[in-house]
Amino acid sequence: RAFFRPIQQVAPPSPSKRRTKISVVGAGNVGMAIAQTILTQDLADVLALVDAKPDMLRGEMLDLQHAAAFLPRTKILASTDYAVTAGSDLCIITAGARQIAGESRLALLQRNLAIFRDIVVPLARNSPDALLLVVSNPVDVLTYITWKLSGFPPNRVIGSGTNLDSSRFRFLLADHLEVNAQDVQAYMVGEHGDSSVALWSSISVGGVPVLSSLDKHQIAYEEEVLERIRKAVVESAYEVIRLKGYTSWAIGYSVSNLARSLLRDQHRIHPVSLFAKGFYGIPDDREVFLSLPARLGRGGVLSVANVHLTEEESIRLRRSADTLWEMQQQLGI
Ligand code: 6V0
Repeated sequence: RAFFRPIQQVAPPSPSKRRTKISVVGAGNVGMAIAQTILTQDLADVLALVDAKPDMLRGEMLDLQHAAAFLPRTKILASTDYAVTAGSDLCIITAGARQIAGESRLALLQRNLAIFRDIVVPLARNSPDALLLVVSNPVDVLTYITWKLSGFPPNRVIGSGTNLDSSRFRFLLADHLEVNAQDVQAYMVGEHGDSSVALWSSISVGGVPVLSSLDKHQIAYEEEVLERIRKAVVESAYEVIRLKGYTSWAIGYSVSNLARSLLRDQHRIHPVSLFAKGFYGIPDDREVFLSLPARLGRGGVLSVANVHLTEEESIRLRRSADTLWEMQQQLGI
């Protein structure tokens, strides 16, 4: 005897109510933090996980499925076979090799290039209309590699870039000013990591620009404080890794926040790694991805915000573009 009795005339699902599917490649610390935030924030109807380690992957899938009684309904799938990702709206890549002691950045990149060939080609084949969001490091070069390997238009290939650096920046500024981080606007742009550029003029609290509301001698003092905060942002990733071995929660929330803006067509502005040639004086022969504040929606990167950069900030941005371009030349891709 069936548990449910069917009712008459159940309307077929309308095509506009199609399901949202997100795939996460790499079920390590970062991939699983992203997966669990996607689930708790109800961002997907179907969540597919892919990793090269089948037992660990199945364990992670079961562990998440066992939380079903506490979560919005999401179908959770996992496989080492990319067929499981078919028809995704968004594919998030967090897989990557870990740096071996003494290994150069370039040698690590070569290994990640080989891994990305195994990942991006089948992902793009299975979800030709998807948005691709790269998280693995070095994120800017790997986003470029993903763009090249996928053959997708650049607006559909995004790196999480300095979105996380910017949220760390906002947290530290909020802490300094004793306000809620959600009321602090502040962007870090450029390369994710050590050479990211903090845009002082972008800092506002509750809509009030911080630097231009101060008089001259206060500005000198605040600039010193801000520079200390910028350095703390760069240091903070290393500190977390030194203390707990990896970072996961903040990148999990930061990537889910991007997923929401993209899939729910929010048109919100996020600093993310995007195809940057031609913007802010980056020459046309520099095919690089680095972070700039962008308007994100269902089509991916919809436009790039025109924020004011000082001469110094522009120079640093162009220098990063040169560094990334040279590294890409060495990779031969
Ligand atoms: P991890 O815990 O080692 O997870 C990596 C996962 O990738 C492992 O489960 C591997 O089995 C898997 N993997 C490796 N090769 C393949 C392959 N060919 N196919 C499928 N899966 C594979 O690392 P963790 O999760 O801590 O970090 C993942 C990546 O995120 C690293 O590159 C980090 O540097 C990067 N991060 C990027 C951040 C950002 O702001 N962009 C922030 C934090 C970490």
